[in-house]
Amino acid sequence: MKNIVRSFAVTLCAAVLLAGCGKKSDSGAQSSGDAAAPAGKSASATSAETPASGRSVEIKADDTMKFSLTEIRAKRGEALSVTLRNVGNTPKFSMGHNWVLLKKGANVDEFINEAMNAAATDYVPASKQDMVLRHTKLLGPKEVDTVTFNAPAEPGRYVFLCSFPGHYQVGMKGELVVE
Ligand SMILES: [Cu+2]
Repeated sequence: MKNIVRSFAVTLCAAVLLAGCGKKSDSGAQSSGDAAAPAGKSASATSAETPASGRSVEIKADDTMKFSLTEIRAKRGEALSVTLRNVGNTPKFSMGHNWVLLKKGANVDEFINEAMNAAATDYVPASKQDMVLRHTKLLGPKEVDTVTFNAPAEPGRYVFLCSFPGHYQVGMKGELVVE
C-alpha cells in the first residue's frame, strides 16, 4: 500500500513537473511569438527590404576541401541569404575558399580552367563573369561572407563550387536545386 501511494505521489509529481514544464515552454513560445510579430510587421512595412534578408543558408568550408552542404533546395525566385564560413586554419594563399553559383548549363570545366589563372580576381575570372550568378569573396581562415539573392525563376539544377585551384576537382561543389 505504501508503495502504491509512493508511486502515485511520484506520478503526480511527474505530472506536475510536466505541466510546469509545458506551461513554461508554452509561455516561452508565446513570448518569442510576440517578439516575432512586430518584426514581421515592420518587415512587411518596409517591403523593399524583405527580399534582401531571405532564407538563411549556412555552408562551412574547411581544410578538407569540402562544403558542409552540397545541396540547397529552393523555390523559384525564393529570397536566399547564403553564408560561407571558412572554419579551417590554413592560410588563404594556399587554402582559400569561395562559393560561386553558376548559371544553368554553364560549362563548369571551362569556368574552372579559367578560374585557375584568375588569382588577381580571387579566382573568379572576368572573362567568365557571364557564367556566374552570384559569388562570395575568397575567404581565409575564420572569415565569413554572405551573399543575398533570389533563386532563379527557372527550375533546375545550378552548380555551385569553390573556384580556388584544385578544390572543385576534389569535390568542393554542390547544387542549388530550384523547384
Ligand atoms: Cu575551396
